[in-house]
Formats: sequence, C-alpha cells, structure tokens
Amino acid sequence: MSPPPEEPTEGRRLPPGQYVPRGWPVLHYGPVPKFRPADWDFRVFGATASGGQHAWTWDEFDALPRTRAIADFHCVTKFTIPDNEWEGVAGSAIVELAPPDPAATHVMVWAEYGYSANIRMLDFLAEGTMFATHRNGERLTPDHGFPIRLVVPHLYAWKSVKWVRGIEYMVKDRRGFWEERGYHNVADPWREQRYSYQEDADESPPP
Ligand SMILES: Nc1nc2c(c(=O)[nH]1)N[C@H]1C(S)=C(S)[C@@H](COP(=O)(O)O)O[C@H]1N2
Ligand SMILES: [Mo]
Repeated sequence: MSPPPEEPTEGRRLPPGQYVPRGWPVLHYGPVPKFRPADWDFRVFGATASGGQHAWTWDEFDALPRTRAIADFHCVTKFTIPDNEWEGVAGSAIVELAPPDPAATHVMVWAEYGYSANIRMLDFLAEGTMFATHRNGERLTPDHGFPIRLVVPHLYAWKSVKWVRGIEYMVKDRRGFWEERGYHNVADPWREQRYSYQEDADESPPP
C-alpha cells in the first residue's frame, strides 16, 4: 500500500501502468468554481463526536496548523506527477479539531457542485493526506483546486478532491462520485485497483 522509500526520480519504480508526462495535466468533471471567500466555509458533519457540526470560515481555515509532504500523484488515466511538495492542513489535524464519533470508519469528502470521494478513516489519517493550499511553494491555481484540494498521495487521484467544502464522517462506507460510476472503492495504485469489478467483497461498501 505505501510507496517504496525515496529513490532518485530517474529509474524510480512507478505503480504498474503509470508514466510521467510533460507538465501537470488539469483533469476534472464540470466547470471550475469561482472562489468567494465571504461565502466559503469548510464544514465537518455526519458522525461527529459531539453530534453537531463544525464550520470554519476561509480566514479561520487558512490559519490552521500546517504540514508539508513530498509525494507522487497518480491519476487512473495513467499519468504520474512525481515529487510534488504539498503544503496544507493535515487530515489528522481536522480529526483532532473536529473529532469523529469513535464508530466512524470512513470519510466522504465533498466539493463544490456535489463532487465527492469516499476514503477510509485510515487513509484520511495517513501521513501525507492533507487539504493542500500550496504545491511547490505556490498557491494552487483555480484549475488545480484553489483554495483547497484534498491530497491522498497513496490512492488514485480521483480521491484527491479539488475545491473541497467539507467532510462527512461515516459509520458505514458509501461510494462517492467516481466510485458510483465504475471506479474502484479503495483505489490503491500499487495494487492497480482501477475498476469496481476488481473489488474484493470486503473492499466494497455494504449493500
Ligand atoms: N472536485 C473535483 N475534484 C477532482 C476531480 C473532479 O472532477 N472534481 N477529478 C479528480 C481526478 S480524476 C484527478 S486525476 C485529479 C486531477 O487533479 P489535477 O487537475 O490537479 O491534475 O483531480 C481529482 N479531483
Ligand atoms: Mo484522474
């Protein structure tokens, strides 16, 4: 599940079937949302420990404690962008500030226009998982998810939701946008988990 230790980019092992393109492609479904800081908030809802919701304004969210990680980025359409330096707010920091009910096992990450992706709580808490605001020292551009995008470097990039507006803690797994449309529920690129027909029974959400 985790990538091999740091090696030089030349000759480094990529997940099966992946290649390194020129540049950083922009890929998403639908239009790029306009950021309106006064209307923006980040909500934590669903199975919270308190039973209530948490919300941060843009200024509050942008002032949360920050983390950095260097990681590759793997799209299921087979491009891999190596060595991105991501900076942002760790999933684990959100869990500390807005704790889930202990029964919560999964997180649905929600974006503008209703895009969503489900991940396991362990993916959300993994080292490297964060709501990124910067890549390689620069603010994200609108087409790459400004003001924040999730980054889950150890999973295929459709789980790295752009334009995130909130998360839902779940006590039962449920498919997100692409997971409902034939993509793998777990999405580990090292195991080439591309499509839902490849899922083992224990990798699918309950009926
Ligand atoms: N909100 C949203 N996030 C999204 C998507 C999308 O359609 N909407 N597409 C995903 C897919 S399939 C990929 S490969 C990456 C691409 O990120 P990039 O455009 O920054 O390369 O964003 C992911 N995040
Ligand atoms: Mo993708």
